[in-house]
Amino acid sequence: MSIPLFVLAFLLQCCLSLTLYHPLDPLTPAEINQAKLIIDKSKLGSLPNLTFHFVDLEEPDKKDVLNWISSNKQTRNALPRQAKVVVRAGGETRELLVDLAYGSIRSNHVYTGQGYPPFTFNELFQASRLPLQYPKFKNSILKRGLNLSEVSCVPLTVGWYGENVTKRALRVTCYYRGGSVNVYARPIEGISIFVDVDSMQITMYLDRFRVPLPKAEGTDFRSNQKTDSVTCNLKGEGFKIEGNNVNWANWKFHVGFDPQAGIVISTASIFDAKTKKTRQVLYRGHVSETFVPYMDPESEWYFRTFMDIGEFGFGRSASSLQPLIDCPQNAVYLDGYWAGADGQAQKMQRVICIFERYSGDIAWRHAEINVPGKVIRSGQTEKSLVARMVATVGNYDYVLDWEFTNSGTIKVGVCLTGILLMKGTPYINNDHIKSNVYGTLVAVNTVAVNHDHFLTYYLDLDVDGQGNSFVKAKLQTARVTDFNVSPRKSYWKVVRETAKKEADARVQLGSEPADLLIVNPNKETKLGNQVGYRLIPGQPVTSLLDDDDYPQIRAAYTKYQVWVTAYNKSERWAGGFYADRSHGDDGLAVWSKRNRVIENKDLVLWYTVGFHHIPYQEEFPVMPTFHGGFELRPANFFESNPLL
Ligand SMILES: *[C@@H]1O[C@H](CO)[C@@H](O)[C@H](O)[C@H]1NC(C)=O
Ligand SMILES: *[C@@H]1O[C@H](CO)[C@@H](O)[C@H](O)[C@H]1NC(C)=O
Ligand SMILES: *[C@@H]1O[C@H](CO)[C@@H](O)[C@H](O)[C@H]1NC(C)=O
Ligand SMILES: *[C@@H]1O[C@H](CO)[C@@H](O)[C@H](O)[C@H]1NC(C)=O
Ligand SMILES: [Cu+2]
Repeated sequence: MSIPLFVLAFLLQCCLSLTLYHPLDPLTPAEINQAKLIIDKSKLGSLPNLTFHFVDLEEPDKKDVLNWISSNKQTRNALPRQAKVVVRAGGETRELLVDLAYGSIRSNHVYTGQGYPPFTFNELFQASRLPLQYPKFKNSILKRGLNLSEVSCVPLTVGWYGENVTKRALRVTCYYRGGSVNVYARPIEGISIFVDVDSMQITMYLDRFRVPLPKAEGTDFRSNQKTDSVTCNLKGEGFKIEGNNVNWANWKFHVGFDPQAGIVISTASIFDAKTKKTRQVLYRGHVSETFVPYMDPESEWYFRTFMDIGEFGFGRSASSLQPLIDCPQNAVYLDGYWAGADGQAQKMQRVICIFERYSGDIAWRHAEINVPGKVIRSGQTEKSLVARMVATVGNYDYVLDWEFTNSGTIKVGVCLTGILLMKGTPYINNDHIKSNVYGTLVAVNTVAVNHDHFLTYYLDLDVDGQGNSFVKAKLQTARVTDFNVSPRKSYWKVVRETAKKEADARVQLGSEPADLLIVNPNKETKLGNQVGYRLIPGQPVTSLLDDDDYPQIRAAYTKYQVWVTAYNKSERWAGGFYADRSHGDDGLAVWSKRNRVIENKDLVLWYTVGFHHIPYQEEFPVMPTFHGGFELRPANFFESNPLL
């Protein structure tokens, strides 16, 4: 190629800066490939086994992004584009900062902490194929009277159980298709296969016992609902999308796709019709980690304590959306890109959809019968805009929704669907079960194992600016003392407590009634109330594992549903970026221990959507969606109902 890289990059930036560009735009395929080229051409290119585990935009500093947004549209220039890259080479993990404009590597250092970067799909694929060539495994399959061509193996991450030195490892578990497409429904129990990932070899193999293989009959989950193969809907109905910038009703936000987090909402602000001002609400929001521990402590199962974002990535697990099934007819779709193990950009079609929703619900209404001579009825229908993605991590499918309403509420939805993780068992009826099987018999010879799902959201709220505080408005029962004025004995009152430090902002929901608010102590309504946004939590679910249990040490942040930390650009992943085999020495729980001041500061709110999942028979062979989530709702943010 004869055109210097920086010229290409310059051309690219010029084009981007027209109308589409936003400083938080994900890396384009050209930028991903350019980063690869720069690294390949450097000294790193000659290191043995160079693999790309993470390639993402190095996000510009927040102040630069905010300045850019508020600057003059005609004269502003695109901010410099940089890529953050994590590679493995020669048995080491390296963090690189690549300057795309100058075609250079600005920093390059070896990561020496605990834990490993996410697996590449190559590694997962190769590991899953190893047993099929492994003589002992072939023999195990033969002894079970099964056909090797009908076996599918799945790579599972292994966690950490107190080992001083850990290597990159996977355990592979195998299933029998035998005429069914529901791979997870027919587990081949009793076999443990340990894989060393760096050498890509089976290092230990155990075949301890056999149980009957569950039947193929009744496991098919295919429906005959048709997807729409034609999707030429490029312009939103009722909203405007330019590049990654979305404008709908009074909302304006940026939607991005990140290899790690999946869908990311940035710089969301709302137009206040009364003050004629656009007001900031959410600087960035996305899922930052998930924790899915299974509750079977036996040797073939105990290690299944997944941290999907850090170990696999929700972005890289994004499923291509099926028009008319996953999103309605009026949806607009965005494609996603990430780097493969060789650093080359890979495309996934339709990873995000955006659509306007008419729910049939009531935004507000009232009927007034006390005005003499008439009945006044009025109201408005609820309308909202949804941005959605689906991450399919192995057996499970997570539907992640960001829903904006014109009353100023942001609803974050998490739906679980897909296939349960199942285990073969000799039992055919619950009445025969005498010992603990750690789950529910959902089909003959099939136990779906108990587990949790925790999805921890990173919510960098900037409510009307960056100086924010976290307030607990506690409801306390008060006693009536003056019986001359009231025959009542009690009532409740509101006691507002502003968290001073991070330790004051760890909340276990359900322990006491309280509204939780992020307020801007520097801004008041005309009536003198602090402007704010309120967190409306979902079910109060926190981890029930003991604090000294290894999976819990790694996911210590799941002991509280709510945390607030001081903003720090490098603190984004609740379980630490290097979650695979982590020892729990990075992440939200560790950062919060610093106990920084969080009053009138730039804050990050962390909220965990949790599910304790006892399986039920209706969830077999495929699980009807189960809904969870939370809301962020304006609280004295507007002077009055913004819908009028
Ligand atoms: C490179 O990869 C090969 C095959 O996976 C492996 O055998 C070898 O040990 C690796 N070398 C290093 C330095 O990691
Ligand atoms: C094993 O399965 C393969 C693929 O389904 C099939 O072609 C083959 O005939 C089977 N072999 C036996 C011995 O049943
Ligand atoms: C692991 O490290 C701890 C603390 O340094 C030490 O006490 C222990 O003996 C080590 N265990 C092994 C198996 O090396
Ligand atoms: C920001 O976070 C990183 C990672 O936790 C930490 O090393 C650094 O000290 C933090 N900076 C400040 C100013 O707290
Ligand atoms: Cu579940």
